[in-house]
Amino acid sequence: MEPQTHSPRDFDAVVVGAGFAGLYMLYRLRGLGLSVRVFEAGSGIGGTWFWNRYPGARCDIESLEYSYQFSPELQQDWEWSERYATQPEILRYLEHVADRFELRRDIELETRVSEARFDEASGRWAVATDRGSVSARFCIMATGCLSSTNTPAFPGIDRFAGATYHTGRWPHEGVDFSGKRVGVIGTGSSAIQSIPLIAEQAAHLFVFQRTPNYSIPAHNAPLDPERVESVKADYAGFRAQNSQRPFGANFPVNEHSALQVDATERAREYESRWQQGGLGFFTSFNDLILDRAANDTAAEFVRAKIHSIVNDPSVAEALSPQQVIGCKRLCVDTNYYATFNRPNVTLVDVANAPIEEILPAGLRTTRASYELDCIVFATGFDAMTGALLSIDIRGKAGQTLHDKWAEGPRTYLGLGTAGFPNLFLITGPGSPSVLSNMVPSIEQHVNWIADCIGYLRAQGRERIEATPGAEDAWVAHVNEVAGMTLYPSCNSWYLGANVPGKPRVFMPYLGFPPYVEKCNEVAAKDYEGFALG
Ligand code: N01
Repeated sequence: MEPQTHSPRDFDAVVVGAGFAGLYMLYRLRGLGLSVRVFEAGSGIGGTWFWNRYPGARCDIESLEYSYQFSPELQQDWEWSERYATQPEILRYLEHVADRFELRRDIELETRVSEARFDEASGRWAVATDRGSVSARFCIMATGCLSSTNTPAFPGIDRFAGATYHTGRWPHEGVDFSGKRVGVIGTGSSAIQSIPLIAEQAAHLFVFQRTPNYSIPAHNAPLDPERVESVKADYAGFRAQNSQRPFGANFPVNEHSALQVDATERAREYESRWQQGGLGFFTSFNDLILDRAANDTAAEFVRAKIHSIVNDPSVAEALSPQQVIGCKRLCVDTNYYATFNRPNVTLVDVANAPIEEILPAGLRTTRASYELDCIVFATGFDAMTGALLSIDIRGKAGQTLHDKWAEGPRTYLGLGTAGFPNLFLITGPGSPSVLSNMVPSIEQHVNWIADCIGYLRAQGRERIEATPGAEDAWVAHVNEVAGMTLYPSCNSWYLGANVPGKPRVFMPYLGFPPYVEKCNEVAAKDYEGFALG
């Protein structure tokens, strides 16, 4: 590979985004001796954890594993305070990482990438931002799976006289809802975390629910020092064990089918997982996402819990999901269902009576009007493809990513896409990403990409690109695996179903351990399925 002989605006690599993925990518590329520039639209680093500052925002993977493992010293030194870290604590951690590894000097904040074009003659990417252009041999998208916010185009939205907020773009100074009539639209993870806290402040809270969600109690608490000590005594072993589990996270796996055991044993297992709290509920049995009858047993258990927590049986019924449990991402909460026992909280069904219009003083459904001082859009994201497609990315022969993905995203391993040489995606569609613990998935992708670039340099190569054949086979495989599960059975953001007009394609790949094995095999076979030039 030719040495860096270009102007100061020409780099070996450009990385888009300075969240968990972009920071570690920068660290690894620097370690290879590459010149790197990271562009970040936010005024600070942190990605998801910079933007999502709504009340109650915290991770729902345990802090001890929702963290980097690339530096054993960092892993030993950092002390998490709670089982599930809050957004401010995670952001402090990322700030610490940026300082500790002196990453900031290569990061340009408040710089939004608008275009990335591959120039065939030079084999370089021309990357345009709102503050000027650069070129780079490698263009690496660390843009996040859930970063492009989705706000439904409700008529009248611009005429609302009060304040509006999106959970994914929360004001840094916080919001005081005291004495206010607040409407929250949506009941996904962001809403489920924020509703109990908003309800404590607001004069009245209206929750506009289209689809109820299943939520498992977090049982969050300060971290037990003994547990921390035992994990830190063999952190590498803890990580290695988790990486072998289906979601790449410390969810204890039960090797039995829910239908293999009798009702008493089933109830005992669900109750024990419910008491344990968190997403490990979903690995209570090994077939919950594979078999509808098995899934029904878990769904019924949670519905019964909702009825036991919520005093008004009609509200409990309205909060009880009917879809497959886990089909939409399972939520983890603190006091969510109990919040509906408060006299200042009203659940409004907008499935049967949809929101028709935002009014200057509230909103109107097909059934009634509601007076509101503030509206919180907890309406989620244009997941997995939104951030990528918001950039005008053009590969060989000027082909746009937008056109290539018109029928849904097409990638090889979620790492690259045919026709776009030297463009890497971190946790792109077609990789486990959102169906796994994101941080280890990010590290696995970053390591793979850095090793790949190191290999190209060692071989004197300048270019790598997924072959159309390998990509077709991978897309078919991702679909085949999804087709064996119950995931396609509901309208989830995994399928793009939350964004009107988005192609309905199951985007993540289920199965962290086999995926990692496949990536390692591809690398070991000199990047099988990629063309090198
Ligand atoms: O978004 P969502 P989110 N009218 O898409 C509703 C991660 N995360 O920000 O289901 C009325 O889940 C929509 O209704 P429906 C996590 O992976 C993690 O909450 O489409 N309602 C739904 O209820 C999560 O899954 C944490 O019928 C409308 C809600 O808005 C992902 O981010 C915390 C509507 C959107 O829910 C996204 O979660 C937070 C309309 N027109 C997020 N349009 C952790 O704990 C949409 N809705 C780590």
